[in-house]
Amino acid sequence: MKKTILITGGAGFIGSHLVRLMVNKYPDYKILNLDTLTYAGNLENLRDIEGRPNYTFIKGDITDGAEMLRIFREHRPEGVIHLAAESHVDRSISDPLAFIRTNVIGTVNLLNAARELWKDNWEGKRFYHISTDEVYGSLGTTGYFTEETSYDPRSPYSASKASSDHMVRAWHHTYNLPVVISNCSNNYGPNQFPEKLIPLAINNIRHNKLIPVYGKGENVRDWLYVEDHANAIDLIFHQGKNGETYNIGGNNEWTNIDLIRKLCQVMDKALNRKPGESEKLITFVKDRAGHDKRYAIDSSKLMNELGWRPSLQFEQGLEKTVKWYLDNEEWLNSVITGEYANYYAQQYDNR
Ligand code: NAD
Ligand code: TDX
Repeated sequence: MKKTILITGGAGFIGSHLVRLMVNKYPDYKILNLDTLTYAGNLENLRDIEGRPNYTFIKGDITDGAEMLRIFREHRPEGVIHLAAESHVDRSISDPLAFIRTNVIGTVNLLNAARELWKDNWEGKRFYHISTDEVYGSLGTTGYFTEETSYDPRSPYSASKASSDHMVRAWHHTYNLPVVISNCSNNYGPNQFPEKLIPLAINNIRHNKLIPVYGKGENVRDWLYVEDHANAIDLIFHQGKNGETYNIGGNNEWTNIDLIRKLCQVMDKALNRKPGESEKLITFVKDRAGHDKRYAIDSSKLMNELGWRPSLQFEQGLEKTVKWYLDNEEWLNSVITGEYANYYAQQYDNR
């Protein structure tokens, strides 16, 4: 085994795609997946690789500092790729403290454990923190977020992610911890929990349920297929410069309403419905509090310095995503009961 890499949050949406990529691509690495399995963590996402000799799952909670230290001492990772987080903006509005605990304190616990393990020899070590474009705030109709854009987070979620980014940079400058950070735009694709816009709409359309669009649907997001994000993470982990930040985006901006209309067309085709049928389900509901207007990422640093390119056109990615959800109804059915049903009722009934 050449290297031991600890990936946190590997049972979640992006984490599971990254774990699969690393396990398949690097048979001589030991890939550890550390995850506490919240509502968003699902080992079904990794069924196909669970018996691989270079893969180990560790159940652990990053908010427990002593446990992190014990896990780091036992497994002695040389690299950490940190994705574990509370990730849904709407949940951060109703329960901000959970986001501070996991995203801020959890990140600090990992930084402390890595520092403790690596402090006598930084050689070949790397702490890679996965962050979001939301730390930069909200754009007007023009302009892009670059790596130099000042932080201006506006939701409890983005404030907790911004805070964790600051902690990572502080550990780099103060203790010399070798770090790298990337900030990515909205991801979509298979295995995304149906609290997020695209899988939520797919699930509702298949059940002929209303599709809740916040406000007038005019907010803009930049969408990237999840495997393209995982490829960028692999590239940055191996080739990114120590202490640097890289922005990752799809150069693919959509207003929410245009995106949902496009998705309805794809769903009509996939479900053999008459064109226009799914669109009738669109309903405008009360806006998200503090709803950021527009995100758009300039990824030229990553493209120019490391040669990264997104591989899929949005239409292709959307079709692949819809096909995956319709082919994996069992997965979807298993995550929309219990906790999700309560969450959905609390979030959307009487909205
Ligand atoms: P997700 O919610 O699907 O998965 C999060 C994972 O972290 C889950 O498996 C969960 O069980 C685990 N986790 C949560 N709390 C934990 C704890 N205390 N200890 C250990 N594990 C814990 O999230 P995602 O959408 O895959 O996002 C992954 C990362 O990428 C996050 O850091 C997020 O901020 C960032 N990000 C996400 C997007 C996006 O569009 N989804 C875009 C940019 C950045
Ligand atoms: O029911 C909905 N209706 C709706 O109009 C939901 C769930 C969302 N929306 C809107 C809000 C946003 O403008 O759609 C857009 C996308 O919403 P989300 O899927 O909740 O994503 P967003 O808030 O943009 O944040 C996402 O991208 C950055 C991820 O959830 C974050 O984890 C990531 O950091």
